[in-house]
Amino acid sequence: SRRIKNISISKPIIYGNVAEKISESNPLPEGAPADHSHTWKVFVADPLGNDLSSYIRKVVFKLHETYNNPTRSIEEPPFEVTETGWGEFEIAIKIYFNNDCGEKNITLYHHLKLHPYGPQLEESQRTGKVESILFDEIVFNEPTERMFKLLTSK
Ligand code: SLL
Repeated sequence: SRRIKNISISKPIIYGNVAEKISESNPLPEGAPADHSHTWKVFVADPLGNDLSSYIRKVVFKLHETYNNPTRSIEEPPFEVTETGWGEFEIAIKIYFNNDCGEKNITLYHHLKLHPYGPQLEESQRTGKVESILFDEIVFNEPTERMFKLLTSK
């Protein structure tokens, strides 16, 4: 469909990870390797909890090669991957927009955080939890009429 000139629409997103140390209250899931020290979840979401699937059709998370099937394709919300592990690494997060909307996919990079330091350290030692979450805005310049509708519905 045609593009609408001189307009740009930005959509807020948050992306990143939460993690928790293995402990009595957060036991290692069945089948996970014994050397894994944390459970973690990497995700892309709307900061206000709205449904991103109005304009996002899938999110592909590329994990470290030490994982089975490291390319995890998530085709409906919630756009997230839950795993266990012992180490930090960079996750490529590829976001695909709805078909026929004229937008190329984009890739974000997230450094998986398991180990707290600095201002997070004290609270993290108490709770066993750590997180690294960023806010961003995806800007759509001169969107197609179709994409404009998807971006402005609700
Ligand atoms: C690196 N940071 O870049 C290190 C390695 C790998 C993390 C991080 C578990 C994998 C598995 C895991 O935590 N891998 O056992 O499935 O080389």
